[in-house]
Amino acid sequence: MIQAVISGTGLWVPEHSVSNEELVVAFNAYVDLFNASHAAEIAAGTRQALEHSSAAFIEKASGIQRRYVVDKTGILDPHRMFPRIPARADDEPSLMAEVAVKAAMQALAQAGRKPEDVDGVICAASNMQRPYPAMAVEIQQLLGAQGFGFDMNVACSSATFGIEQAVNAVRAGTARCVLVVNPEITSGHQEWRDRDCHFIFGDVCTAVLVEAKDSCVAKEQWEVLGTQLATQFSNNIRNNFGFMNRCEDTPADARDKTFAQEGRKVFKEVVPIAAAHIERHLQKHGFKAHDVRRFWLHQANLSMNQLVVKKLLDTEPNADIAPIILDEFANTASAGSVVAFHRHRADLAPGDLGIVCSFGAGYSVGSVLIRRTQ
Ligand code: CO8
Repeated sequence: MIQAVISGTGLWVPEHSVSNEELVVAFNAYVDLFNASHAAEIAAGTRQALEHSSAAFIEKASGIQRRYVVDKTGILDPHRMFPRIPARADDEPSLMAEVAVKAAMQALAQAGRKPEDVDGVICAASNMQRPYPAMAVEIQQLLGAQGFGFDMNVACSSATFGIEQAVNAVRAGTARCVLVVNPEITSGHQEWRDRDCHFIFGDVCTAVLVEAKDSCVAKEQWEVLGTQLATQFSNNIRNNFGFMNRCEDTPADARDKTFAQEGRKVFKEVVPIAAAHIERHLQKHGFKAHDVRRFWLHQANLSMNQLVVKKLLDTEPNADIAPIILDEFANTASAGSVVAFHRHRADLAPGDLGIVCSFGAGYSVGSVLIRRTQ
């Protein structure tokens, strides 16, 4: 069987950053406006008053300090509370494709590859800007890549599920160099007016290049020892936005048309699922958790990641064993574990073992077991 390696990664970061403090000022101004405009109903008990958010709560509950976003003016406008992203003409590159190309070029440069060496593009993300033509086909064209392109969505696990498809294509010989991109414009489907989740997400795009080992020219290579995917249905993270909405005659801005979750249930249910998944994956390859030099975990919640590591290693986690990037980026959906891998791997030595693992809506868990070979 042809062996697959990860030969490069890339990261595109938006230029705007929003601190918890800035976010809370805007949110609280929105709450005051809302409560003032519904004062009579609130007084009559027919509507509930909204409550203020707090920066201290956000950091304590999640570990998030700030997030990058494509546009902050719309998000911080209490009369709007979502980003301003101008529409583009059909003959202009779409936003998701544009940022994917930026991240992809970094991954290609790291791998010593040119766009024409790529013979497969997978755009794996929590949301697509449009149903068709596939984002991946536009990215393929903008890059000048060969072969095929397709989109896929498994919410926060999209990146690891995408890497498995790339690895399978290389192993099967149907492609030799597959680009997986994760343009996560989460600010477009985050509910900025809901106190329970207005702080959770940030925008970013990651790219991972997967190649056949026998022709890889990258200075740094990570052999993919195996991948493992699992899903289990849950409504605890849900978004009902979709093409059937207008047929259903439901309001376009109804609360269920943006991200919603039962955060505490997700926390409790997903931690054991993720820890058991990683343990099972390692066992399958004859390893134990203590053999792993680094865990690049999904970046949704600091305590969640600490608990997963504690369950696996039975010791207090630290940034060396499981690096955290959510303080700076917030939850970037499927890109989070790849951002952690991109930023925190240079110090590992040939022979070191690591695991990239994402978990989230679905529920879904995906893990990629890798070893640095050079
Ligand atoms: N400010 C102040 N107080 C608040 C706030 C706030 N902003 N929000 C809630 N509170 C209050 C609550 O009202 C509650 O008060 P009380 O105790 O009086 O009832 C108290 O604080 C505690 O509230 P919670 O129990 O909700 O708080 P938690 O400690 O559980 O923290 C978290 C909330 C941070 C959401 C936490 O539960 C969490 O991180 N859970 C895991 C979430 C997770 O991993 N989700 C994965 C989703 S990502 C994914 O799969 C991708 C989806 C697709 C991408 C979509 C992109 C937009």
